[in-house]
Amino acid sequence: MLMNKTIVVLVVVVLILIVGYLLLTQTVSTPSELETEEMAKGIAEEGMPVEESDTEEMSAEEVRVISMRSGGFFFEPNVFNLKLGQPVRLEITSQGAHTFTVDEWNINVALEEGEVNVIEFTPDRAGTFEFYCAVPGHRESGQVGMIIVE
Ligand SMILES: [Cu+2]
Repeated sequence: MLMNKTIVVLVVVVLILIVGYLLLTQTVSTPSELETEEMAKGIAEEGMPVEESDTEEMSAEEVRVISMRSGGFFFEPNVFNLKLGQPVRLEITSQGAHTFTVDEWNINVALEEGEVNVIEFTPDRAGTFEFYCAVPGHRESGQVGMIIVE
């Protein structure tokens, strides 16, 4: 009987030690490794698809960059074609104070001399739209142009 009890107690103690060891190793070392692995995976998984979808979006609706000049009294180029729904980035260098104005799109931007004036918009309607300089007298002097959206 005494031997049996001792064996049982020993077995219980060994079991407790084993369970304790397993618990310790799981709570201390394994989860932190797992967490860092999961975090690394999460970063990789979050990072990669976002980059992929970004490049997909970029190629799907790539921003069209158009360099323009404005001066007295002209725009260069003064006619250009745009694609419906494709974002546009106009970079206008200006000689003198002018504006880039499109009534239909509520664009009316003062162009500052000596700077690249950036105007971004996305044509949401097809058609032919006039742009002009809103400084008094300039439109009449020929500072106008056409945007054709198809
Ligand atoms: Cu002008």
